[in-house]
Amino acid sequence: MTYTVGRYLGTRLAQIGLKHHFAVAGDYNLVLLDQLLATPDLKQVYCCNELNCGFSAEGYARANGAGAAVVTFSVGALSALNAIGGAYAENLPVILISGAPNSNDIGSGHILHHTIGLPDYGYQLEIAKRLTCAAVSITSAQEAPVLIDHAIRTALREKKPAYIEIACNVSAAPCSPPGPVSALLRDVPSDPDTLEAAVAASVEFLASRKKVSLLIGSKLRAAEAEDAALQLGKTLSCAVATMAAAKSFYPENDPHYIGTYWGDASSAGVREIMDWSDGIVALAPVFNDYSTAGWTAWPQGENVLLAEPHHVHVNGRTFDGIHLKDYLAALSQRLSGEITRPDTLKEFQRVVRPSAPVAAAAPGDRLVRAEMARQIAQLITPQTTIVAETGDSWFNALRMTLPEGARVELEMQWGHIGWSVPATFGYAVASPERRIITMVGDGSFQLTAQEVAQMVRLKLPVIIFLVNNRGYTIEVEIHDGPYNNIKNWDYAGLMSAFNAEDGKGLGLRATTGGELSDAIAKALKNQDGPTLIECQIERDDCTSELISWGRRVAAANARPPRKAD
Ligand code: DPX
Ligand code: MG
Repeated sequence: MTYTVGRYLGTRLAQIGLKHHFAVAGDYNLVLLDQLLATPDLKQVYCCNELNCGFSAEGYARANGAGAAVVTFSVGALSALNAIGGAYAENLPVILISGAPNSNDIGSGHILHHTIGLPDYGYQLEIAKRLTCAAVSITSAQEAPVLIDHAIRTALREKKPAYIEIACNVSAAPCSPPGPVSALLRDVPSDPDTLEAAVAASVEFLASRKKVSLLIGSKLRAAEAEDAALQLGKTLSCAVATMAAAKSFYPENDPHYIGTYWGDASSAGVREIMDWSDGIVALAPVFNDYSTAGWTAWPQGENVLLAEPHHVHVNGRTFDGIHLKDYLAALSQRLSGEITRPDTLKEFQRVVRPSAPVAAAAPGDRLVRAEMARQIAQLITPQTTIVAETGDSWFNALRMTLPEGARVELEMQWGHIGWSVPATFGYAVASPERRIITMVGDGSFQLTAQEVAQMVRLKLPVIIFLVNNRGYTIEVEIHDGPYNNIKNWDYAGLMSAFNAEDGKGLGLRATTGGELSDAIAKALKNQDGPTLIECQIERDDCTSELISWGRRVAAANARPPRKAD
C-alpha cells in the first residue's frame, strides 16, 4: 500500500490505540479527512463545533488513554485550543490536528480566508506551542513521518496534548510507510541508581514517623501508578485519602480508604487525620488555590514526602528521572514485612462513625438537592462513570461512595464550564460498555448543549442530570451579583429539537422526588439515545461543602495587593 501523509497519521493514531477521532470539517482539512477515513480501524466522529471537538477528544482520552481532534485552520483551531489548554491542565494526551494553508502560499504575501488577514499564518503554531508539549507544522511529505512521530511520542510520554498542522496540499502526498510503533510507545526507563536512592531516603522518612497517611493526587492516573499506589497503601496499612480531583483513583471499598481530603470541605474526619499525621506521603498531587481550599489546606514542609510522576522530594532531597509507578513498586517491596503504619487508620476508625444513609423523601415533595443526589447515587454500579461538571455537581459527586470499578471524571484544574457535555460524548464513544451518568448545572450546559445532538446521532444511552437551580450557584457562594442569574431554558424540551425526525433521545423534567424516580426508570429503559433529566431545585439548595469551600476561595481571591517596598 502506498502511504500518504494523512494515511500515515491515521495509521499512527490507530497503532497507539485510537479507534476513533473527532472532527469538524473545513476546506483546509477536507483532503486530510478523506485520508483518515480511508484508514482501517479508525472511525471518524463529528462534533457540532471545535471547542466541543477538543473536549470530546479529551473525554475520549480519559477513557482510552489518548484522543485526537481534527479541525480546520484558525476559525476552528483557535476554538479547539481552549480544550487543548484543558488537556494540558488535566494531563491528557490529546492530539490536535489542524488543516493549514497550501504550502505554496507560505511566504508568498497572499492573504488567505479564515486567517487574521495578514500574510503570516504562523500565529496558530506559536499559540499551540504554548499549550502543548510538542507542536509541528508539516509542509512537505518527506518530513511528515518524523514530525508526526515526534508529536505523538512526546504527547504519550508527557501525558500532555500535542499539535500537528498539515498544509492542505500535503495531506494526500505520498510519504514513507510507518516503522514499528514501539518507536512511539517506548519510554525512557527509570534510572536504577536514583530509584534506589529515592527508596532508601523514603524508607528513612517512614521509619522515623508513626502517624503516616497516604494522599492520592490527580496526576496519579497520568502517571499510570494507580495499582502501585494501592499496593503501597496495603503495604503500609495506613489511612489513604484522595484529593478531590483524584476521586476514584483509589478504590473506595479498600479498607484503608478514608475519604476526600479538601480542607474544610473534606469528608468526615479526614482533615483531622491528615492534620494529625506526622508523615504525609503525597502521590502526584496538584496543590492549587481550589484544591487547597484557598490555601487553607496545603500539606507541605518536612513531614511531607512528595512523589511526583517523575521525581520524589523527601527529607530535603530531590530524586529526578524515575517513574512514579517504579518508585512505588520498589518502595512497597522494600517495606514489605518490615514497616507498617496502621495508626492513622485506627484513629480514623475510632473518631468517625459511619453516617446514617439519607432517608428517601416523600414522592410528592418538591425536589431538593439531597433527594436528587440520593437517587443518582443509587444508580452507581462497578460499570458506572460519573462525569461531574464544575459547580455543585463536583460536591455532589464527591459525596458519593463508589463500588470498585466505578469512576468519576472531573476537570478541576481547567474548570471550563460546559466541559462535561462533550467530554461525556467522547467518553461514551470510547467506552460504550459503561453506564455513563453526567451531572451538569444549567449554566454550564448552556455553553455546550448542542453536543447532546451527537449523542442522539450515535444512539449513546448516557443519562444527563441537568441541575436547574436558575443560575451560577457556585459563583453565588463565591461572590454574588446580577451576573450570576441566567436566562432559563426549556432544557427537557431541547431534546425534541435535537431528535428532529429520527432521534431517540428523551427529555424529561423532575420537580418532585417521585417524578425523578419515574424519569430514571424511563432513562434506564432508553437504550437508543441519551436521556436528559432536568432536575428543578431551589437556587440556594446546595451542599454545605460548596458553601464552606466557596468562602475560602472568596477570601483567597480578595487578598489585597502586596504593599510596595
Ligand atoms: C461559572 C460557574 O449552573 O452550576 O452548581 O449552579 O454553580 P452551579 P452551573 O453550571 O453554573 C456554573 C457557574 C460561571 N464559572 O457557577 S462554575 C466561571 C466560568 C468557568 N468557565 C468558563 N466561563 C466562566 N468556570 C468557560
Ligand atoms: Mg446552576
